Amino acid sequence: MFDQGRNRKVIITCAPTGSIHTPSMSPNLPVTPDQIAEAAIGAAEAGASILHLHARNPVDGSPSPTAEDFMRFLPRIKQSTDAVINISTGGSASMSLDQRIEGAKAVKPELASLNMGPLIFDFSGAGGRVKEWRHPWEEPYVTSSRGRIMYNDNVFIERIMTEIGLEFGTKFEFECYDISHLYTLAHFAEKKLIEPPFMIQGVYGILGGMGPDVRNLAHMVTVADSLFGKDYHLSSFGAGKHQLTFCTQSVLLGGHCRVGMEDSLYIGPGQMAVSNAEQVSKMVRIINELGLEVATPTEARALLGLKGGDKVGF
Ligand code: KMH
Ligand code: ZN
Repeated sequence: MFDQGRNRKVIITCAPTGSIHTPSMSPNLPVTPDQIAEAAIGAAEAGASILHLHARNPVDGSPSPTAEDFMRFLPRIKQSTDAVINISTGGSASMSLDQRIEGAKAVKPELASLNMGPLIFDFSGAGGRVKEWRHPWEEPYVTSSRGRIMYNDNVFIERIMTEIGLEFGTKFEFECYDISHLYTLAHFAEKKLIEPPFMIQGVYGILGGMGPDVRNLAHMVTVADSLFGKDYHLSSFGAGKHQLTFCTQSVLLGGHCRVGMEDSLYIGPGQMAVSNAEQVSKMVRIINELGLEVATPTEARALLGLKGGDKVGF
């Protein structure tokens, strides 16, 4: 159930790099291990208590699933911040299922993302403003997303819950791009493969998922309340120019929010963000203006029932 109390703490997740945007889309997108580490640390210093991380190939900045590439920046982030590390199991729709879970299985994080259903994952529109591509992989990768499905069936979802959740005590950021994904989550809750509280991440504005209409967010709350009662925390984000609208609406409705250059390269209309920390800072200001406080990593751990930063494998 959404907590609209004035004393509640709002968790900001930052996803600094992801696998949608490519180096040619913004000079400020972190792509090298040093850049990803600096962006993550800067976001944590600005107020993010959770860092949702993807890895990239250090040579050309293409999405990478390997544990080796995650380990190029994870120890450094851990040394510099107490923020919760969340490892993506979505990776990129161009990776195999085994590849997508390689990083999380190797590093046993406190949190991992878990995508709750298959999805057309079309971000080909993000290439529209690029004048010159820096690397040969980028343009085909972006344009071919129009013909890709991010594959998540119940066998794969169950595998992640078992091989990562039950095995390592990792909890999940359940990525829900559709109301139907909440029902899939309820199915697994009933099977007792996962324990509450559930962190539900509502995603809006990806072509293939729910559109960027805030009434969809209101309906997510209604359905999540009916399925999970008090046993969940809702966080939300909107892709591209919709980022802050959905973050703010989520906070107003009693939830949490996610920012980061994984899903938006912007800080305002037509204005590129200079850093992930800039997006986090803007959200901190909005939350404070609403009379609310941002959760520290310790508070986020308590809210979500996480195992602790000393119990990870890196
Ligand atoms: N960038 C989001 C729309 C994951 O990493 O598991 C998708 C995402 C998936 O964050
Ligand atoms: Zn992600």
